[in-house]
Amino acid sequence: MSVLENIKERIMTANSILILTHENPDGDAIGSSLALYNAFKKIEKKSVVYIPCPDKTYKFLPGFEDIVMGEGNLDASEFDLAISVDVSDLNRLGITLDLFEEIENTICIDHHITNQNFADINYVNAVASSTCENLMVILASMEIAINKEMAECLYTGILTDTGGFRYSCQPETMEMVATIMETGINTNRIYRTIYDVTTFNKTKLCGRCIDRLELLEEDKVAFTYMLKSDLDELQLDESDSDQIVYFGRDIDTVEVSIFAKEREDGLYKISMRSNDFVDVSVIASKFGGGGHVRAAGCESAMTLDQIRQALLEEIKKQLKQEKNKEEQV
Ligand SMILES: [Mn+2]
Repeated sequence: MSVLENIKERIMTANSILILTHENPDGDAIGSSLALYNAFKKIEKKSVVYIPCPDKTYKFLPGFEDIVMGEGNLDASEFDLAISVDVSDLNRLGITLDLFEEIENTICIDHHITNQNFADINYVNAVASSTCENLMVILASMEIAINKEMAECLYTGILTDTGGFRYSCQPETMEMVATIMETGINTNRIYRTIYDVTTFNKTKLCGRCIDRLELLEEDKVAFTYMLKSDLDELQLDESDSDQIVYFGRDIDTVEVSIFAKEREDGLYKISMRSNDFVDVSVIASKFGGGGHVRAAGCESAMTLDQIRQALLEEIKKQLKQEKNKEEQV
């Protein structure tokens, strides 16, 4: 039996299915969970989505209000099949891990190249842009036609995992998007809700941080900061500042953008982004942090002036290396 046939059989013979995804769920995690939930609703199969803390950005998705949140208090014995979506390894299940392990029958649907194949049946295609893209293959094999509810969830997953169709798109990705659009959903509204819509106070916070933005090292480094008082005065949370580091990064001359956020305990949380060659994970790790080549972070008990100075020293080394390389060419 092929993997797809096996998945179909396990789903069709299950009575009650638990759908789980990873911690800090993104659009693909929530989108693929709810796409499955809506598909099961369509074929009148009982299922529950359990996401302890789903991002409210996605509250417009059909079925979001049915998600079991918080502690959950679910009983594993009520389910005869568990499906994990967008989860690369068991630990990413967070507090839902125990439930997954207690359920006898498990399926994993994912697109991470690092996937550990931890379930009884694993459908992992790492070429796909998103778990939602892989889910469409499974739904097609089960002959479940995509309705509007499923389409909104699938579109959201593909949209967010490709950064608004900027990367990871295969020709197949766009073919699937075409199928999704044929249901007649309002893709324009979804895009706006996820990427464009903000609040007045968030916009004011951006204004404050942009006002403090300075360019250093021949305009190659952008630096700005946010104070505790900014969040208090504007009644915002730290998560409302997630996009601010990009204002610096997107300036034409800039290679590295630094954004320092003062926290409740007085420490600064520092986010860094780079464009072409500086490995910000190396810099972050010098200060006890970490991350990726183009996106990394760390914490510091230093003052703002000290932070700016210390980070700049490290960034300068990499800028100099790159300059030497250019001169040799
Ligand atoms: Mn994903």
